[in-house]
Amino acid sequence: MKKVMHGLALAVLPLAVSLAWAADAAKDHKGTPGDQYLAGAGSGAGKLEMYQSTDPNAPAMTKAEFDAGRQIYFDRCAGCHGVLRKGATGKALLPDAMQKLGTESLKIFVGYGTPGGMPGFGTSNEMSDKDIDIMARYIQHPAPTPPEWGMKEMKASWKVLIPESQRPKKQMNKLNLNNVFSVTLRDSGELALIDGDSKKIITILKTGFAVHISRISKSGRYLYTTGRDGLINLIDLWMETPQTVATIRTGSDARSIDTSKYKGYEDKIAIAGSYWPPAYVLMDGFTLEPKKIVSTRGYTYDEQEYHPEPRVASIVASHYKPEFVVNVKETGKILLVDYSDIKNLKTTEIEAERFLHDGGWDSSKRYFLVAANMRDTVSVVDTKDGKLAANVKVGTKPHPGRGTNWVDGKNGPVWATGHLGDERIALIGTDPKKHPKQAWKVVRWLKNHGSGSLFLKTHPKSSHLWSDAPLNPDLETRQSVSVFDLKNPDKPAKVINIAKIAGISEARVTHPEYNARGDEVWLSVWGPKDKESAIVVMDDKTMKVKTVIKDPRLVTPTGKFNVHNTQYDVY
Ligand code: DHE
Repeated sequence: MKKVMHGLALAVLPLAVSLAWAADAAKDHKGTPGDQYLAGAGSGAGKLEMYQSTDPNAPAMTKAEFDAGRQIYFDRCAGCHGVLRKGATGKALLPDAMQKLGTESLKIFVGYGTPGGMPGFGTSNEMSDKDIDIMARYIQHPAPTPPEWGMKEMKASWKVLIPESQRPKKQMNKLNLNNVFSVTLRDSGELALIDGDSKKIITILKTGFAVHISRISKSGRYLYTTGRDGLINLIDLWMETPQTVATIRTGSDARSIDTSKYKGYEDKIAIAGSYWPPAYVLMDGFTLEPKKIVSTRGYTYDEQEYHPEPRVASIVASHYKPEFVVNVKETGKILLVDYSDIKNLKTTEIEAERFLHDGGWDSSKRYFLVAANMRDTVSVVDTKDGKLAANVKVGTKPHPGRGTNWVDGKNGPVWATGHLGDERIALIGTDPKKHPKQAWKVVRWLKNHGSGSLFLKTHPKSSHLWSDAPLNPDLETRQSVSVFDLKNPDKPAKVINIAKIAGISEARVTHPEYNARGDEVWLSVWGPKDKESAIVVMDDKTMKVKTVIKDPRLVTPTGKFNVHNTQYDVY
């Protein structure tokens, strides 16, 4: 039955069927890490003041219940169903359809989840019975809209803590900055800067809510990070102890940040993308002063239907032109934003594929490959010619992170992605000049130790590929990594349980990241917020453990960004 129900819209299910579906789903959704991922980590928009609905057809709610429902919705549901509940990767949850289903039926969906991938918030103990009852009533009301966030709000939130004139003129610490790692401490809203040579924590810095990624300026001096609440931190790595020198809130729900890398513009311009409001903002790279906000609301590339909240997913700075590559999720457009003249902003709008998410450069850094995960596609944009090079069909729900590059013995240069929805790794040929037959085709599949993969990595100095599977429902699988010998790609991968090495049982393992020399691989052992986590450093060549970094301050480590590799886009 599961298979039959999978594609059906929530709104058309009769109660008896929906009860059976939800009960069936309960068996599959017992609070796996995958559930948490699909549900998202919340946006911060729940804390904002919004109106309370008075729809007479929706069940009654007190103001306190409605406010609680709004908070839970933005924390747990908006990532998939959209801020306006018009659907994104998850289904639309609009009042008419929800009222038809009714409170009791909706309680079962929220509590037990669905086979389509929605987590069971009751079975995972993430919501109490009271929360589930509130949510079931809340989604029958019209969706409240979080406030817009314009220049006035951005400027009011902007703080320069240490002006440029008071910053050091040279590096004031003795750190080997090249080999510093910026580590996301997701659930404490902090970053750990770790010295890659000594493996010691240099400092812990407060950041935004459920902080997400770090990016490094072209010079390697400045580190930028964004919280999911849109709080950006600009960190100066030259200070005696690196610290935040400026902050700004660019929206209430955000995921991406980068800075200008083109010759003549090094470090000068920063860009941040938001899920809400759907927009990107260009800022002064040294102070975060906001300069220009551009909305991404508009029409889908294919059906040309208006979309009210096309979220900004990954952003990268072009090496070929003074441009940012901005990937707009719901409309499926890749924007090449020319930052050389912000007052007369020129943008090339490329039709790619819907649900663009994460991606990275090929080894020549001319082509950017981005996963359209709900379309099982990788879109390739040529940043030299400013055109779509190809849409490549891959496996189910590709999730590359930034992907990774090497030269395959048979097929020449390749870029690879793992998948959320199947256990394969797709290798795409990336050299249209010398290997035209292989270019923009899947030239080889590797077999990961399971589905639910998020990240994979090799390094120009290595012949190993490390791939995770943190969202796999099986504990052993999500705690392990596959290590492939790229000189013998047909040989099955060696599977190593990294959590076991760290002596931690309740955790998943994610995000392989190399050190600057390319001879160590760092892996996050990502435990629950109130339990132990660790970072395991493996010797790339021998595949043996070198160090286990444990510290009570390492709360939920996830992404790790080596300064040198991030600065030069080495992956
Ligand atoms: Fe991420 C990158 C969005 C959940 C860890 N994540 C990205 C990017 C986007 C994105 C758009 C690309 C940014 C760029 O390159 O500019 N992530 C989302 C979501 O919408 C999603 C699915 C749900 C949510 O509500 O946020 C989500 N992400 C997660 C997690 O749960 C992860 C695993 C743990 C965490 O720390 O939150 C996670 N995402 C990461 C990491 C990267 C990332 C580590 C950067 C990978 C890299 O190597 O560059």
